Amino acid sequence: MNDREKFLFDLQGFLKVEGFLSADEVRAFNDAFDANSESRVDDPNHHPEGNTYGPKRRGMFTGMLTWDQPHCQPFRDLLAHPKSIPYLNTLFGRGWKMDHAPFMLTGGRGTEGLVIHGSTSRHFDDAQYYIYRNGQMRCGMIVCQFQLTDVNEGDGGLCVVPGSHKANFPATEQIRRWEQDQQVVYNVPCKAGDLVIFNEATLHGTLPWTAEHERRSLLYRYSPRTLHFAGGTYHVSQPDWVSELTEAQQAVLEPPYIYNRPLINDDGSVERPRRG
Ligand SMILES: O=C(O)CCC(=O)C(=O)O
Repeated sequence: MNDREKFLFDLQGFLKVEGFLSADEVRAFNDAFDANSESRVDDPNHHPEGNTYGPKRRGMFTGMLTWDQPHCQPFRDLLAHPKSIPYLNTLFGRGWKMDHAPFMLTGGRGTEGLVIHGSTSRHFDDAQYYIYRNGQMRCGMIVCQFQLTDVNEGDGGLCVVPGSHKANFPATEQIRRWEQDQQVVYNVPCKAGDLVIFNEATLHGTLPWTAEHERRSLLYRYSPRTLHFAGGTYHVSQPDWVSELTEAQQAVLEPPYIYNRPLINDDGSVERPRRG
């Protein structure tokens, strides 16, 4: 993570990394979703309040890590991608782990949004926080959102309130419902292959999708080695198929603990210190 990226993430609570995925990687993800289109469900996270309303339900895909080969492979490779490791090591320290299982958000024109949410800094939330101390940034849960189709200005989809990870007062209901002060809400424009990394403490949500083409946003959520945000997907022991993964990919699926935890170095190698 270079000096520019550190400045921007600290300032804004999010960072766009252009061209993170290659064209071949984007194609492999899109092919996998096309081949598994019957897996699409309505997103159960259904809170399209105020101006985030849209007439169509937001679609979602989950379970990609266990899809048949070859379509599970790009999702497995993304667990500890060589380009994402240095970002996550910088923002968490080594030992970070997957939080919720990955999912993809989708929908065409008229797809509903999601009310703006996020913990900010108005109180200390020990699962969703941002701290800078002694030259280091440290975060609670972080979302890596990989765009698999373009997001042009005004298309909708992911929005953030830049800087709100440091906000001391709650956003008003009108702001959260995108009914007032819309200028503080940024709909991050991206090309297919771009990555947006944001802190769960940063206010964020979804604006209704207005483009003709389909939204396809793939979300990987990570937490520091000490915590797990989401219930329901927590494994105390590793799933059977974990033996098919690399050492680094397996390390990412470990439950939260410190002592003897495998740590992924920036170069992708895994170190096994005898203590935390
Ligand atoms: O649509 C988005 O990218 C935001 C998703 C989100 O905030 C959520 O699913 O909790």
